[in-house]
Amino acid sequence: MRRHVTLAMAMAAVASWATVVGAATVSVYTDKAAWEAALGAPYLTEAFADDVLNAGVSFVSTESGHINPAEECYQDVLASQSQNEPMTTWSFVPQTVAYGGTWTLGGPGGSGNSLLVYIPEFSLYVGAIGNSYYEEFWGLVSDTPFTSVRLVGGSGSNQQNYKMDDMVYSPIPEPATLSLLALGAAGLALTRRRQA
Ligand SMILES: [Ca+2]
Ligand SMILES: [Ca+2]
Repeated sequence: MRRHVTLAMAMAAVASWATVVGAATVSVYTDKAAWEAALGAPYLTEAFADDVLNAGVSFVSTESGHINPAEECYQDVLASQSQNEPMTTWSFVPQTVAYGGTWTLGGPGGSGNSLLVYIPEFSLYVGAIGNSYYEEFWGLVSDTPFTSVRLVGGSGSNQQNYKMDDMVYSPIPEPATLSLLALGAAGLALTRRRQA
């Protein structure tokens, strides 16, 4: 499934002749292979195997969002009729052109809540991760780099948890290590061809 969200970002004109209108196009993918193909660039994965995040990755949670060491994932509550307003903002330095993860919303018995995804600097609501997700991929690719993604628990009558694992993102510019990995892979392929 693929969907476009286009946002026109009108920038303040400093003079009548200098009106600049930019546009960010963000596409949503529910299939990881399609996401990878659309991205067409190296990406990094935070698998939450420990409580140390990849360099340049950080989050702020308004509620109880945390890395679950036993299940090696990130988890937070979804909204409910209680006073909770769960929200997690993930930030990336350097900026990224893609974001995604493997999501589980609710367990057996189901969840009444979805999870809403925003790119705050574009003032853009990207879409909702459905309440039936169970270890399924949901991700986005943007033609314009961004520095943060905000996850907001959709409303519902019962408090629920969600889990996110294998969070993926694609730093721009590509870190040297990614380039070296790409070079290493190319070198390995070359070596294998020579050995063949
Ligand atoms: Ca994991
Ligand atoms: Ca880690």
